Amino acid sequence: GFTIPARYNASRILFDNLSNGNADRLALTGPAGQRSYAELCAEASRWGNGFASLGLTRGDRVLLFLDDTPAYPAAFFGAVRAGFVPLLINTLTPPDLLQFYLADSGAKVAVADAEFAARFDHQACADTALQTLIVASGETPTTAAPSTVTADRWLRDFADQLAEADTDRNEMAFWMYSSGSTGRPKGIVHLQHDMAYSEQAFARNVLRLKPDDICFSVPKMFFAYGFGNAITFPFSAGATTLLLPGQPKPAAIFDAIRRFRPTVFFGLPTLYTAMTKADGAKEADFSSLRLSVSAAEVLSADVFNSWKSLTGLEIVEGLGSTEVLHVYLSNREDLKKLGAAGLRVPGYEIALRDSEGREVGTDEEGILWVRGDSNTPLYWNRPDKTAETIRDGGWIYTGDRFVRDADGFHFFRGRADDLVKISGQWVYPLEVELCLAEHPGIRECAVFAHELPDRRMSLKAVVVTNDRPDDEATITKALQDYVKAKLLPYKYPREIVFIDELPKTGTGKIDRQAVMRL
Ligand code: 3SK
Repeated sequence: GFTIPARYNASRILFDNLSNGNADRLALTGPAGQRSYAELCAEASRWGNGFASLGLTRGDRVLLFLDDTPAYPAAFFGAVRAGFVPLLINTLTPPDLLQFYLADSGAKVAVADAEFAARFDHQACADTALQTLIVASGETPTTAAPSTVTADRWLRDFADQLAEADTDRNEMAFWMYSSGSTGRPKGIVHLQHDMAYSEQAFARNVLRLKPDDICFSVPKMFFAYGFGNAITFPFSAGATTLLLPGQPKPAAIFDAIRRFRPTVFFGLPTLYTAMTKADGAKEADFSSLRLSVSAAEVLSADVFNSWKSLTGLEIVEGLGSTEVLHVYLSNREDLKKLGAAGLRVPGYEIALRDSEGREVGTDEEGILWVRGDSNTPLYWNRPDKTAETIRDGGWIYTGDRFVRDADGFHFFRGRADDLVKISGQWVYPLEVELCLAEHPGIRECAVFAHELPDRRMSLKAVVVTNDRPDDEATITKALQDYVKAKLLPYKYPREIVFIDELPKTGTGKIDRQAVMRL
């Protein structure tokens, strides 16, 4: 157990910096501006006071639809300090999914950057409790929210000090949503003490941040991985976070590293691959970095070696989940094995169990279960899914198959079900298949995950179209765009193969084994 008091509010992660000598240190930097801890706390206080002025009561939800700019931590910590519950939402979310998030959470207030405000249209706001949309930057576009205000003007009316709500350490603090197979994602609820717990477990043991560190997480703050990297860990250490809004293209990342000189870099294999292959990689200046971290996908030897020859740094790989909040298995700078997700992170119990629930032995395969005090206690309004995933006194069933070697390193062997991670995010191939099957030009199709030579997973679709396509490249693009518009954009099949008929089993079902060999 770590030291987190019984009465505890997660905003202390930011606000403790006012009393421990860090008030004038830089909390955040980047192309969207910089803030000292004193400035960021003042801004967060204005947000918290502003939310309270809208009549919210303790535990009410506030939906955040924001890119990585200074407004994100300010609105997040303001809401938490005032006793409200922010929802961290992916800014690629299409309107029907946004409607689901608003309706499921009952959020009365949302905060969005100007470029995303138009997403709060009639479709997204229908049958929801949304009353006010606060536009965090830029001018106020037309939206369907009953009231829309511009943060710059609105915040001026509120005090820049805010006493913290007297919350219990086990009170709800914030949510994130998981993706689901049936278009119904689950609201993953985290408690006031969870951020501090993951910091004491992972960051203190693996990252070992000092106040002069500058953390740069390319994965955005609305992902659990980015949230810990960019908010929880640097602010807990009185360090600085570098925020880069916009699309994380290699050129923009190289430029940010050159200008703002981060010391700790957080990426994932897909990103490391793109960076090592990008124009300008050889000329980029990585001399400020002392540590490179990867999670969310299996890291191959190729990616590890290419990054090492480019930067001189050995990537430290870990594995976490949104349910646990952050990383629970990790290599260490001075103790690592290539191909391993790593060692148990102190603070988490890890069990590899067979289908009967018995623990397996060294070098034997089992399903990974994890228990620690940052585990989510529940999926919002989903007792069925909660009971499936959280069992036996707080253990989380991950559905990942692993072996553990005699040194305690864990090696991923695949999924127990068909859920796969593409570019670090979960996808059910079946969901993509059902989506493609609805396209008027498709007669039949099968979608499955396959492993690329560098061990990353990718989605492949095999399709039969109503009319034989004469221009496959154009049809491929149209089908990919169709999936992107219907589902979250990262779920599109990277490869589409056209054939005349799908192979069938004796009973007439699609022969998936045969399709996968095509
Ligand atoms: O995917 C991961 O490995 C991960 C790591 C940290 C936090 C959240 C996630 C999903």
